[in-house]
Amino acid sequence: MSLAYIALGANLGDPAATLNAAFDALGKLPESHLLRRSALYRTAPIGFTKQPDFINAVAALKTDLPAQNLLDRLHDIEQDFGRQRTLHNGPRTLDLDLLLYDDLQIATPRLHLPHPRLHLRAFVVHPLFEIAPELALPGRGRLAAWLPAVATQGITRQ
Ligand code: PH2
Ligand code: MG
Ligand code: MG
Repeated sequence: MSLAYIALGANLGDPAATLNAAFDALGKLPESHLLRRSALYRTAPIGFTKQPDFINAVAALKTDLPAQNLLDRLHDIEQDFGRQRTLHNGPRTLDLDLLLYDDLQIATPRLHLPHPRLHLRAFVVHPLFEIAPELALPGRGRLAAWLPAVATQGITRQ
């Protein structure tokens, strides 16, 4: 089986309830089981800042789905939660991003692994560190080494 890490984020509706339901949906994916889930974190919006705070979390998923197939399933779950793709980086009911898939390093128009900005975002680095403190990022060294780089970004464990 492969090991995938997935970022969960939401800032519309009831984000905490959405993330809890999304963890359940991840656990029900075929040929997969949910290995670990982080706590929920309240985080300041990065990028487009005039939007509500996010609730973010990270999941570790054991899976036999190939990476591209898993990505399609994540998009299906986003659709199930009523996501509308309108404003780029704008508010969303649910965002599921594939962060890592084993040690895979690929860059296609649809899928870039590791996720190209994951190590620069407190809303990913902190929950990921919580569930996998020893993790190494393919091409970027130890995850723990990136904690100082995100120290100024607002994040509170719920
Ligand atoms: N997602 C983005 C852009 N900015 N900021 C926070 N705090 N959390 C997110 O999940 C997030 C963001 C694009 O997907
Ligand atoms: Mg995202
Ligand atoms: Mg996304």
